[in-house]
This record gives sequence, C-alpha cells and structure tokens, in this order.
Amino acid sequence: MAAVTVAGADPAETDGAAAPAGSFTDLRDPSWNDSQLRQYTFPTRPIPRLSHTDPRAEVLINNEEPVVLTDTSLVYPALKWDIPYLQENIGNGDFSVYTAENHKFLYYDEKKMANFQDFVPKSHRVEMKFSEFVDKMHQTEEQGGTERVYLQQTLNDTVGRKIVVDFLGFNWNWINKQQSKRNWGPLTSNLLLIGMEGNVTPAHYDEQQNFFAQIKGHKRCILFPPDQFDCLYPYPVHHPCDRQSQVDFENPDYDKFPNFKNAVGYEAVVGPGDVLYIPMYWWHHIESLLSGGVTITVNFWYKVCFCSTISVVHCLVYIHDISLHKSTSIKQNISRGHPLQRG
Ligand SMILES: O=C(O)CCC(=O)C(=O)O
Repeated sequence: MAAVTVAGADPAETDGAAAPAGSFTDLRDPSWNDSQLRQYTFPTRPIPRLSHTDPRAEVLINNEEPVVLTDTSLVYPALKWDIPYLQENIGNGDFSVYTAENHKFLYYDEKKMANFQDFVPKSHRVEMKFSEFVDKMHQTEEQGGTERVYLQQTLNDTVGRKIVVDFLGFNWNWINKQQSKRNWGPLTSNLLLIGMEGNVTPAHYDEQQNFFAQIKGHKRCILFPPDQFDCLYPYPVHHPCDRQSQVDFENPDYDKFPNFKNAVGYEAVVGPGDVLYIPMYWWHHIESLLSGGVTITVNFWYKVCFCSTISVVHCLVYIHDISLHKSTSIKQNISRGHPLQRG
C-alpha cells in the first residue's frame, strides 16, 4: 500500500506535525468551534480540504487516501433537506432506527449473534415510520432523556416524489466518472443517516469505497489508515462486532490495548456540501458535533470488484500489507463472492 501522504496535500498545513485530537488547526469554518468536539488522547493531522478540480484531490483518491471535496455539488438538491421537509416528503415506508442508552452506536451484525450467545448489544434496531422517529428524537431533546436515536436507512423506492426528484438531481455525472475511472464495482447503496447532536459511530472499517456526503449539520470524522490495524484491535471476525474497534476512545484500556498509544488519526469536520472520500479499509470514527443540532448525511458505497486483473493485484497488495486477521476476512469475502451488507 502506498505510504500515506494525506497530510502533505493540505494547503493549511505547515510542518505536518500531529496535534492532540480536538485541537487541530486548519482554515476554520466559523459555524463550529473546538468546544463541540469530544476530547481524545491520540494525536491527529488534518485531512486536506480541496476543490474537486484540484489535481491533488485526484492523486489522493487514486492513492486511496482521504480528502474532503468542497465543491462537487454531489447532493446539491438535498441541501434543502431538514426534518420538516423530510417528514412531508419521505413517504410512509419503514425506517431502520437504532436506539441506544448513551451516545455511542456500536454497529453489530445481527446474523452473527448466534456465534456469540453472551453478546448483549448496547444499541437496538427498531423499524418505525419517519414520524415516529421524529417524535422519539424530540422526546429526548425536550425531556432531556438518555435514550438516543439514530436513523440509518438505505434509500429505497418507498420515498416520495420530491425526494426522488432531489435524488435524480444528484451529481451522478461526477460520481459515475469517479467510479468508472477507478474500475470500482457498482454503487451498492446510499445510506441515509439522520443523527442527534453528539451521536457517535465508533471506529470501524468497511469493505467498500465511500463518498460520504454531508447535507445538514456538522460531523467530525477521524480516520486511521489500514496500516494502523494493530493499534485498533478489531473484534474477532466471527463476532457480531467484526470490523469494529474494541478500544473505547473515551477511556482506552492500555493494558488490554497497548498499541492504541501509537494510533495517529486524520481528521476533518464536514459540513453541508462537503464530500469526504473514505477509502475502503480505512478506519473511521464519526461524531455529530456537540450542541450542533440534527445531522443529515447520505453516503455512496461502492463495491470493489475483485474480478478484474487490476483489482486482484490490488487485493494481493492489501493481503501482503496487512495483518492475518484482515487478510483472512478479505479472503473470506473473495471466496464468498464478496456478499456485502452494511459496509
Ligand atoms: O455517519 C456515521 O455516523 C457513520 C457512517 C459510516 O460509518 C459510513 O458511512 O461508513
């Protein structure tokens, strides 16, 4: 895998030194401030923010390194989305909503729960109508309850006409070119994420390329390259939390996870109109800013087809580069014909 050059492309960066997470400096967007970021122990460097026309952005994506693209217009028609507009137009389908007793929404694969009978998930998936989700969110906001909700639903054909029109107005021309010039497989899904302020998706990696398009509110995204696999201690492959880090970023247990002391992240705060490229196998921790209101994101997940020669070479490079755990899971995906579900 190519050496990570991500920090070097940041026009705001001077010496490339890593700063403690939560105190990185770049060209600040005045609509948020440091007090809205959670505090962590590990250092981070900024992810470059570039125009999609900047040749350095292409280089980063080609190298499978993260970049925030500031002007793709990828989800331009959706920038008007807010809760009242969605309530009016999103339709009467069922939505997957996760509920949790605290702000952390650790993903787990329900199909793997039989393998670990003692596993007790800390969040639960419930199917509900959009209006029920909004009521639950308002209940917590108004009554100061501890139960939080996070809607995470693949966009599908139950959405109303105006949402379809907005969706068709996405910048498919740009994103289709991104896909075809890198020989990625098909778009597998667009996940719609609607979160409460302060919600956290703990660090995990996905087996797909991701253009993560921010629509409303701000999210802080902390990424770690795949070569920091040994710092992040994923759950075992057959565990429901496969691909998720076992390290609690807010209270790391260094006796159990000593290499976490060596973790160095790359971070960016994304706001409406920004698109973060999250390369396949890069760990990502994502938080909706504290006191920042509701966040809305749509992601674009692309399979990588391991069928073409170039992808096989790519795959072999990965297998060579990363630890046994990871290569085992990649090999499993290849032998299964790469059946991807969420991520
Ligand atoms: O936005 C989030 O909270 C999580 C999104 C995520 O993990 C993804 O798009 O892969």
